[in-house]
Amino acid sequence: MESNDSERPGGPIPSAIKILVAGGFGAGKTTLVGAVSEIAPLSTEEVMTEASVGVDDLAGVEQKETTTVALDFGRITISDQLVLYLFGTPGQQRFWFMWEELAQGALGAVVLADTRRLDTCFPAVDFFERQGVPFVVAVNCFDGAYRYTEQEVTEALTLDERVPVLLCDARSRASAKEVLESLVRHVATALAAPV
Ligand SMILES: Nc1nc2c(ncn2[C@@H]2O[C@H](COP(=O)(O)OP(=O)(O)OP(=O)(O)O)[C@@H](O)[C@H]2O)c(=O)[nH]1
Ligand SMILES: [Mg+2]
Repeated sequence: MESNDSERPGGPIPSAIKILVAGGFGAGKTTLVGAVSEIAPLSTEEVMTEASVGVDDLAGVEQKETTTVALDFGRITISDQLVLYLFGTPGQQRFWFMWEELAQGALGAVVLADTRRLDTCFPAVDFFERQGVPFVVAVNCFDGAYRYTEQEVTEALTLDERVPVLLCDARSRASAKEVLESLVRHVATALAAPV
C-alpha cells in the first residue's frame, strides 16, 4: 500500500537538518543553543581551573567560569516541515580538532562573533569557507561593548557580500531563532545556486 506523508495523523514528518554553532572562545555558543532549544540542551561544560592559566586565552572574558569541552546539543522546530538539530562546538583552540568531526553532515552553520573580540571568530569563518558549508555570522552584542554595523562586520571579516550578518542577543530565544531562520533561507539559496 502506498503511504502518503500528508495523510499521516499529525501531518508530514518534518525534515531534520544538522546545523553547527561555532565561533570563538566565550562568544555565547552554549548560551545560544540553550536559549533556543525546545528540549533540555545537552551541554558538556567543565569548570576552568588554574590548570588552564596560560593555556586558555581569557583576555576579555575574565568572568568566564566554565567552558565547553565536547559539544552542545539542542533541537528547534522551525515549521511543520523543518526541524534543526543544533551542535555547538567548543571554542577553545585546544579543542578545534573536534570541529571536523562535528561538521560531518552539517548543512549550515552559525558563526557567533563576540563584539568584544571580533577577531576570535576568524578561524570559524575560515573553517566553513574551506569546507564549503554555508554560514551566517551572528554578532552577539554584549552589554557595553562597541556596536558594530553589519557592514563593518562584513568588511572586518572580509566576508563574501552574500553571507548574511545579523546582530543578535544569544540569551534571547526570539533573537536566536531569527538567526537560525536567516541561516535556513541562506542554506536554501546556496543549495539552489551553488557557487
Ligand atoms: N551580557 C551578555 N552575556 C552573555 C551573552 N551571551 C553569553 N553571555 C555570557 O557569556 C558567558 C559565556 O557564554 P558561553 O555561552 O559559555 O560561551 P561559549 O561560546 O559557549 O564558550 P566556550 O564554549 O567556552 O567557547 C556566559 O557567562 C554567558 O552568560 C550576551 O549576549 N550578553
Ligand atoms: Mg560553550
